[in-house]
Amino acid sequence: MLKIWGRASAVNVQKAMWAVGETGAPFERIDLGGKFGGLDDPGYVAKNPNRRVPTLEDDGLVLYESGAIVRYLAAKYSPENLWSQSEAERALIDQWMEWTVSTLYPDFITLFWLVFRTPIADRNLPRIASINEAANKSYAILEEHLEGRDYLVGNRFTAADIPAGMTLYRYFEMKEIEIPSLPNVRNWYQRLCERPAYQAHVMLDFEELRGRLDF
Ligand SMILES: N[C@@H](CCC(=O)N[C@@H](CS)C(=O)NCC(=O)O)C(=O)O
Repeated sequence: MLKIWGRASAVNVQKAMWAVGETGAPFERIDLGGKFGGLDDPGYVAKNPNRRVPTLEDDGLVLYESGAIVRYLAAKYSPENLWSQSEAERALIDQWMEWTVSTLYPDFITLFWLVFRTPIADRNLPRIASINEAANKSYAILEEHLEGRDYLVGNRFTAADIPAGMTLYRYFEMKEIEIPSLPNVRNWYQRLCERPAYQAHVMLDFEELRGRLDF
């Protein structure tokens, strides 16, 4: 059976688990990292020398990097739905996955740490404003792309929606930042919220992370 190591509250684990959930493949998730520790255990380091989560094991394959895990799961377990048999469509799926990791995600996660994970007294307001502005530029790109579209690629749910869609739950629900009006992104978010795999693996209460800089 497919195994994933990583605590459920880690966004990169959520990204991988959302993809697992979408495929419907049976899985076992083993808590690791954060308050569970274990990242430095030699057995784990042999699987993932980065000492980070998630790590996947399936059919003798050991794989880290959440984006690689999503692509593997999509190609193996959902070649026609999450993935695509069209080279052009696959390239577009890749484009959005790469864009998210290189452009949207760094600002999103920095914002989350500066705002939600930093105790109020220690928050750096000018830095928050500047990162929020940078993140908003990326969300504005999504807003424009989603005009007249339900999903990022091919007007159906694909792996392209997973990395960027994963950020939305915390972006919209942390309620600590000013968010521009993003009607297309909000409608896309509502569609994602209807997906059982998003509900099970992404829409998880993250209150335990408030003001917590220790992991
Ligand atoms: N590029 C890696 C990043 C992995 C990563 O930084 N994971 C974080 C959680 S989101 C982690 O392991 N943090 C340490 C911990 O959870 O204790 C990926 O996408 O898988």
